[in-house]
Amino acid sequence: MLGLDSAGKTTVLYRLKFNEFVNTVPTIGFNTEKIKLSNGTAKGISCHFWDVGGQEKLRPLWKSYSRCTDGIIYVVDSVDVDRLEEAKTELHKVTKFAENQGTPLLVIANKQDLPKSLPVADIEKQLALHELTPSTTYHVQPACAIIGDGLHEGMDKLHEMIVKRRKSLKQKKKR
Ligand code: G3D
Ligand code: MG
Repeated sequence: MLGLDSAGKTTVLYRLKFNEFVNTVPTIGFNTEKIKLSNGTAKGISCHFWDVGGQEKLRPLWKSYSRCTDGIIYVVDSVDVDRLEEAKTELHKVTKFAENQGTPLLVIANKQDLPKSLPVADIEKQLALHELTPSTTYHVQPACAIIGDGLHEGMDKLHEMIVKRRKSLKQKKKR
């Protein structure tokens, strides 16, 4: 789980883990949790999450934490319009790493509860998701991590994309 500092990554992590709001402090390094999803079509699936700090000085870590994962969750603050360009640059960097080719991407357009939040269509456009490498399948999910809105829908989509990719990799191996 990646994204600029203060996007809401740690709030997402603990919302999914405890099904309640947990007050966060800025993440220095990372948080990691094994979480059994409790809702939606991915209910019962166990996931191992890595929530990596998003401050500029920590971003070089993103490469090591995202390589060889089943999926990347990229959390965006839908109100922090001034830093959307920066969020875009960092996201595109991550998806270009050789080890991340084809890794499904869930973009969480977080903080949709706030009155000035940008709608998902605008976020999709500003992050230039259509310009990502063609092998990257993605889904953009509006969410509010504080109350948990949208998180299970997002995880269902990510789970679907992961299963689809595994199937196609298996079929390729058989050929
Ligand atoms: P990070 O882990 O990406 O750095 P955090 O981000 O999870 O620490 O969250 C940063 C701040 O955003 C926190 O507020 C948190 O409560 C808030 N936040 C997270 N998700 C949402 C949301 O969906 N809506 C709103 N309104 N706020 C959210 P503080 O005040 O502790 O800095
Ligand atoms: Mg954090």
